[in-house]
Amino acid sequence: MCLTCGCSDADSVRITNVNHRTRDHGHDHSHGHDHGHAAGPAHADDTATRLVTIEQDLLAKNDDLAAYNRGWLAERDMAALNLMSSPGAGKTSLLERTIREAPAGRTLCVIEGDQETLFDADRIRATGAPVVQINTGAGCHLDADMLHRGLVALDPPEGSLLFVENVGNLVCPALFDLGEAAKVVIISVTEGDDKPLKYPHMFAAADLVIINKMDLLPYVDFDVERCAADARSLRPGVTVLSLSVRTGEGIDAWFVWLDAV
Ligand SMILES: Nc1nc2c(ncn2[C@@H]2O[C@H](COP(=O)(O)OP(=O)(O)OP(=O)(O)O)[C@@H](O)[C@H]2O)c(=O)[nH]1
Ligand SMILES: [Mg+2]
Repeated sequence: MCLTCGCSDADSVRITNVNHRTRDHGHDHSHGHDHGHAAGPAHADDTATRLVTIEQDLLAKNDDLAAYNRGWLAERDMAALNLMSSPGAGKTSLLERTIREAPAGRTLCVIEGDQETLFDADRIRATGAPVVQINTGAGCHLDADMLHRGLVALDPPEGSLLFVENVGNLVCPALFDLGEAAKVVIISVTEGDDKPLKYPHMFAAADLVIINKMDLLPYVDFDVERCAADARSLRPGVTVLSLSVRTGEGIDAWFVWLDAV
């Protein structure tokens, strides 16, 4: 997983509150949380065992900090949703439309995750919602430590609903609990209906699956029923909503689902 692909370099993470343009560079050790840098392999035979041990250690530490985040959010009467998809499935577009059109109630705020740029945070800022951008550098996912630092930078109002847009990737983000109340997995019809079975860890973790870009269905080979059935085979009973962020078709069911979070 991520140690193998070399993306777990906490020192390259940058956190920017685009509302105030403040930046947190580098790693915060205030919670004694350390990603455990890979020990040099003393013997080639030991390398595989060491990697498995380090990976388990990394995920166990992440789970501890995710539990801390969960408590932090609960103390503030907040809930977080972790939005995951491949690049371009429509996460930011869904958030823009949700912030602009969801029935008034809780304050909505956002933490954006991308390797580089403030593009998505600037799009959210244009809606008026509080937003922080996390840039992961080489990293291909958000982890609980990054989210904690993002929360400190965001300083969200009590009782708000937090959307976390993870780095566009159907693989690594599935492994890292952030302390969220639910994982929302988005797939768009242009990606192909085989994605649940090809990326089973992501879909097995999903609390909600959204099939987006339904306005493009006439132009692509995508079997909505097959995709939904495969998603349910991996996560029995999971709710699957098909909608178009572009046209607004089906979006009300998303707002109803959100209301129950
Ligand atoms: N036709 C159509 N296009 C859509 C829809 N939703 C999003 N798009 C387009 O898809 C492209 C990618 O949308 P984004 O919202 O940026 O996707 P994302 O998942 O946030 O992408 P990353 O942050 O890069 O992972 C944009 O050009 C959107 O306008 C939709 O329902 N229908
Ligand atoms: Mg985005």
